[in-house]
Amino acid sequence: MTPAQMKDAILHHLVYTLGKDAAHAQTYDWRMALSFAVRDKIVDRWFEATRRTYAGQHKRVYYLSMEFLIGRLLKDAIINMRLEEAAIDALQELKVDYQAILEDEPDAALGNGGLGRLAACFMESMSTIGCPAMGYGIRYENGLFRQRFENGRQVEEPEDWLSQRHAWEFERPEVSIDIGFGGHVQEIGKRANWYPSEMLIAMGHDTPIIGWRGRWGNTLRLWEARPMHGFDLQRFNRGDYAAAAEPEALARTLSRVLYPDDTTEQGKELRLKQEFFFTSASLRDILRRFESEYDDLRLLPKKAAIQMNDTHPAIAGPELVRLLVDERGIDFEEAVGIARNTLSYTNHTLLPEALERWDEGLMGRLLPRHLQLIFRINELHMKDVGTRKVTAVDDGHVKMGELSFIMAHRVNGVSALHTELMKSTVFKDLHELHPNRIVNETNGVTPRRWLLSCNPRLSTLITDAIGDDWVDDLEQLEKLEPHIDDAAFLESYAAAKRQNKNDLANWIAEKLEVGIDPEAIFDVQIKRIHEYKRQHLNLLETIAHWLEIRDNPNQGWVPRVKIFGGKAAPGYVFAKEIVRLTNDVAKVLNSDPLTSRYLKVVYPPNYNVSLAEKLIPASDLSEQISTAGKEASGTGNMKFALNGALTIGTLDGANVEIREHVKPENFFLFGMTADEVMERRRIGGHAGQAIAADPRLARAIEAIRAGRFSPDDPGRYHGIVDNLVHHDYFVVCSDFTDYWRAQREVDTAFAAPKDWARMAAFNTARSGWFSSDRTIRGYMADVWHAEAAPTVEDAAG
Ligand code: GL2
Repeated sequence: MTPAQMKDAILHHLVYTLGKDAAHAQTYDWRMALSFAVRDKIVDRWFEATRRTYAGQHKRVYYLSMEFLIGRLLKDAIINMRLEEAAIDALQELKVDYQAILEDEPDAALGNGGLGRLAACFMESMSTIGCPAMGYGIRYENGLFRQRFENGRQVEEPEDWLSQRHAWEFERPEVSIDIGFGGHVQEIGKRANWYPSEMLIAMGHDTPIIGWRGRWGNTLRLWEARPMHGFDLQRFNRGDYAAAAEPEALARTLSRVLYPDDTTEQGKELRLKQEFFFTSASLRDILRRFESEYDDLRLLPKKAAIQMNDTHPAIAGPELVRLLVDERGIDFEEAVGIARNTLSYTNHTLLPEALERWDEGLMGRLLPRHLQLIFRINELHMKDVGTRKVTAVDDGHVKMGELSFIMAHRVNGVSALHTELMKSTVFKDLHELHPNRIVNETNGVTPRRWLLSCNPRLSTLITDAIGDDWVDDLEQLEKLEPHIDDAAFLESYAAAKRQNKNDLANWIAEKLEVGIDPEAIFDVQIKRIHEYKRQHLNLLETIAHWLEIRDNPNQGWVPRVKIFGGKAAPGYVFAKEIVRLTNDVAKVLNSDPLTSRYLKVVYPPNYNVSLAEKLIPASDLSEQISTAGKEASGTGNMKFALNGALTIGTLDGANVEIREHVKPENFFLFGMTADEVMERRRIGGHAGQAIAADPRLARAIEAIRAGRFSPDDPGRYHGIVDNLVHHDYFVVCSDFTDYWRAQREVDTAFAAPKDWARMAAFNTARSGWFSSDRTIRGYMADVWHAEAAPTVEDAAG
């Protein structure tokens, strides 16, 4: 596409799709016009991929996920279609600011954190590889809440990303599936009829997901809940307007909100309804498509692989069995076999509070037939393995992890360490009974968004050095290794980082009115706020460091900016206190004339995908400091390493593999191992011992306790202090001393800029393995048994 053609396409959509004249068009109008111009090009590719999938009778992968944290889509689409030059030139002629258009797009925040973002990276990688696939999820009207700070406190506001027209989706009224809840079951022989008492409709919305070079496109189908019957005209005519609208409002509630929770269970009835709603709609859509092509249901596992992303879609097991037995007359045991060979399950966390369990009573009320089938599946499994030791139903609860395990032919963990811990802890018994079922697929990130698009300076430098094949095959980055000994290359590498840091410093000055020094270490911790992620360990070190600088302000300290980003689940009191403490610490430190040139704290509100795209390319140090054994993988850790930030981290999740790849000397390791953590916890008073042994730690805790960061309310953080001193389940105190040591090593290393640049460049060169393309290839080979289809030739660009 030439710039002139692009310009024509934009103007065409401006006039005929948006009904706007160029003279009066606002940023929004230009953004939509550009989006539609790009979308047109995508659609051709997308159709071609669909045609090929049907023609080649390829196996399809179905990725069922409660969350798809896709963020903005315009730049992604432009980059993957290689239309950037055409778009920039066309807009320049039209005198429209390209960057302003990109920034105008709201983030589609249909996810909480890593799990949702992983699903988004996977969608992009499956399209890049040409793996015929479809993502299925919920089209939340309000995505993850927007975070604002009021006097340092987190305030949540609804995210209304759909208040403007969404450029990327196609409404599919013809794909409307009725979903039932409640009611009763009538058994007739081996089958049953389920008569739900409540019905609503799931209507599909399709977003094309285009891969790199536009060679393949898959669909993300998100379900919207609609009422079965419109509003009640009788009531309306009687003047009872609110009651007339009630059925509609109730039905819509189902796709209204994303549960703002990360790794903790939300035991809400509405949540279970959401899970069944999208799982059932997706399965029936999958079966409808399958049956339009094949007439033997035993072929299902050969032609479809259905991935349950965590236990949220775990009802897929019983639902698929129900659809096969009750609606298609297949024998129960055979149905279980077909379902199991089609389904697989990814576990994303070992935190006990995050393993979903549903009360039998609730399950029986909402899904009476499913509960019956769960009992039968459980019995059958116990009979097959010849032991009653493991069970999916226990103590009046349905355990969704066990149910998923039993109904899947593969269960995967998301990093090597996490997979091993799965085998030895939560799924120990099941693993012994099914030793080949658990496999590992270490997470990855898409290099298109997380390097090519978010870090153009570094991308250009890499391409100049080794060509652009790395975008298709990220392990090519290893070819950078010989360049790392070239002083000129390293200088350019450092210069790119420095310019990214300047940009970020300017942005922070503008948005937060805090001046930061681009020469300082940009030390970044961005992720959900959670005790196990230990933002409070970072804060304690910050406070201890501040106090030490105050003791001796003229010593020539290595300047540092601590950057935090992240949301706390609205009901998670401790996490919200950490948010507030971070803001209070920032206030005190940033205005301290003695220390602020050496140490600042910034905490931009509303951390989301777009903010990550700004922060990561400008980071020097990546904080991955979770209690060992608690972070299943992490994916932010990979994005940082790829963009040349060094990690300070524990031996947790994928940190372990990152350290192996980038080499131990280019990674700041500290802290206890998962085994040591478990040992340490057995010692009574472990926190007290650690505090007594480290005066720096004692002083930092005392500063919080005495109200130095909350002089108006000295007791404000006594909850945090009490937790640290007396409980400290996450062994913050016991890891502090070693963390402090590692942070001082960071100071020393950063003071030698050439060596630092070398280490950073080495991180980039060795991060290729963490591409989600590699992860998806792993799933295709080990889990889905699916092959890539022949892709379309490169989009002309
Ligand atoms: C998570 C894990 O906590 C995180 O370590 C992992 O990287 C991602 C993706 O596998 O999954 N599990 C989870 O429930 N959430 C995660 O981010 N929300």
